[in-house]
Amino acid sequence: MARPVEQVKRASNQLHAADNKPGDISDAALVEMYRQMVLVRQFDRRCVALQRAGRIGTYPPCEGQEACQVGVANALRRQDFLFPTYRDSGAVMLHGVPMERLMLYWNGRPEGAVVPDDVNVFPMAVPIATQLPHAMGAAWAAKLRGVDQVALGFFGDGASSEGDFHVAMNFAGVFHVPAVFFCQNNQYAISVPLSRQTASETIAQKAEAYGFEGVRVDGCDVIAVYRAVQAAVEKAAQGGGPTLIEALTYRYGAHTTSDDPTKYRTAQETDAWREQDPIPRLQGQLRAWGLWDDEQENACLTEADALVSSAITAMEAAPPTPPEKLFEHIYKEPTAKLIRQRDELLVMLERRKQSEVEQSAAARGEGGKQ
Ligand SMILES: Cc1ncc(C[n+]2csc(CCOP(=O)(O)OP(=O)(O)O)c2C)c(N)n1
Ligand SMILES: [Mg+2]
Repeated sequence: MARPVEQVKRASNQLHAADNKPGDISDAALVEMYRQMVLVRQFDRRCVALQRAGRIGTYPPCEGQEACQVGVANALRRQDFLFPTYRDSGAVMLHGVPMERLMLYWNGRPEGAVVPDDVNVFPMAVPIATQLPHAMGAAWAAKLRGVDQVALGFFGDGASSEGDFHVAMNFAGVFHVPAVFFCQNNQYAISVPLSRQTASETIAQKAEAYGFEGVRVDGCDVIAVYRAVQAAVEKAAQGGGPTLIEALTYRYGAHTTSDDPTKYRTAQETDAWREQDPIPRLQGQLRAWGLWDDEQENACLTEADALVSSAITAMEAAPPTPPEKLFEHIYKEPTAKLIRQRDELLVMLERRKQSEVEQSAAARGEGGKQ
């Protein structure tokens, strides 16, 4: 049975001071998870700054949710499928999508949406919950084909009110598929608080209605998330069926760069969740276990900064996308209407180019149209 929120919060507070070093995770793996959380946070903050400077489009920050992003990505095996939402840039990059490609995606570039062939990451779903039936379908396909692959679908607390969520849960339970449904319960769906989202005590308990296990973890504790997802993946791979994991977390920033959270949340509430910040928390533990010091911290920040900066440089150096690209990949064979529209666009662009050439020639006093 799922634990009530209060109990999870108390447990997480105690972790700060008195948690024992886990015996089942290597020192190197613990340090790596910390480095990854730092990298994800830097990526996230730089994306917000880039949007403010008009250098990328709308961006949905995941600051505060790094333990979920990193815990999930580390528990998945390379062959497992990830079905992310717009909030999951961290897990997307850690499961194999190059950071530069992700930057291009947030820059609105079609090249950014192309996932490398050997990376099992699906497109970030913007329509709420649509990725869950997809994840369920991929898991079902793996089962039918007898392939050792698990599909993990991320979703938010708000998504649990969508029909697609219930469709996916029902199918997954009936067909006993190797799927993990990972809810980042960050307490809000844009401005709608959890209390207006569901009358259930927990989101995890919804799994019971569909005949499989639902568990709740502290989503600010990367070790807890990693363990829960690893257990669910292992169970699914061994034919044990799906699991719903509800991770209690919080987004510190806005819903997206076009939202103002001060309209619907108090500073006290946000500050209280800041005390659970997954990054200082693991850092404190690593220091207590003798695995981290100031020198390593500085090197880690510098390294993350360099990685993000070089992805930004590569994104901005990428040649502009030709506008006619817009018409590719809509259908395998383009329709006559699309071809006509593409040709009209090409003619219009050519005319514009011509008139720009003439205008600049005129400005230089070289004649041009009278
Ligand atoms: C089908 C659909 N309905 C509405 C929206 C508008 N919308 C965008 S984000 C969002 C809230 C989702 O909240 P949650 O599932 O908790 O995810 P979070 O943004 O907190 O990560 C809504 C309603 C949408 N994108 N798709
Ligand atoms: Mg939410």
